[in-house]
Amino acid sequence: MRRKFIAGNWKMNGLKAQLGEVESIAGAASDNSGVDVALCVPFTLIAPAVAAAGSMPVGAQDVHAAQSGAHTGCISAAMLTETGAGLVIVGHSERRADQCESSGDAWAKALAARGAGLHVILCCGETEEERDAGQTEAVVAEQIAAIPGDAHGDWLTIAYEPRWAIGTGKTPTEDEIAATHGAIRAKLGELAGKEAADTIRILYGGSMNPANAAAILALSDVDGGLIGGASLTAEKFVPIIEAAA
Ligand code: 3PY
Repeated sequence: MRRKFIAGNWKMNGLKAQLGEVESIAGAASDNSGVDVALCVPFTLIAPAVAAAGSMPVGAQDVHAAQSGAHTGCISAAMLTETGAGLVIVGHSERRADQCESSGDAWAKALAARGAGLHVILCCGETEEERDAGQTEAVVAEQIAAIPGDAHGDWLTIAYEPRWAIGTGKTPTEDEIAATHGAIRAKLGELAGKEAADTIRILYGGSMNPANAAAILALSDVDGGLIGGASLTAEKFVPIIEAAA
């Protein structure tokens, strides 16, 4: 039985003034102990957020694939663990679009993070054109194709985030979400076997909010959510945590 997992992605938002939100969200996480909750914040906020979050894991939104070296402005997995991060998002569609990251780049980052003991949330998702062309499952399958045979839910989570649903308020139909999550689960089984397919959680992301969370979280093969804007305040994020509990 997979526990539900609700992760917040603060993107490029959050100064120390927002640490009160981290504390309130962590309070709700401990009140709803049947659900796993984490917050992925900007690099600069990881250490103070860890101090404010108690036992709730705090993570990053990117990591470099190399362990160290001449990579100006980048962060290694060891640096993240040293700040207290417990997880990292890789392959988010905003990084694929803004930083031209490929599925290969995302996977190299995932392996570096795994090597440093970080839990990895690997994102995948199609564009609106790809969806309209009926290519959703093929695109997502390519984005997760590098998953190795020893993949396991202990260190890997998948987040399915249709790119056209991010920050737009649009979401796929419930049937579409369930079908894509089912296809991802089947692909996990093909790539890494039954144990991987049974243990790796598949989160839905893209305009999940307090109004639609309960319905999406009830769908088969939806094991939680990766939440953008609605994770920035306890007022909006806590009802999503409660919907998963
Ligand atoms: C969103 O819901 O906006 C996200 O991109 C979460 O990662």
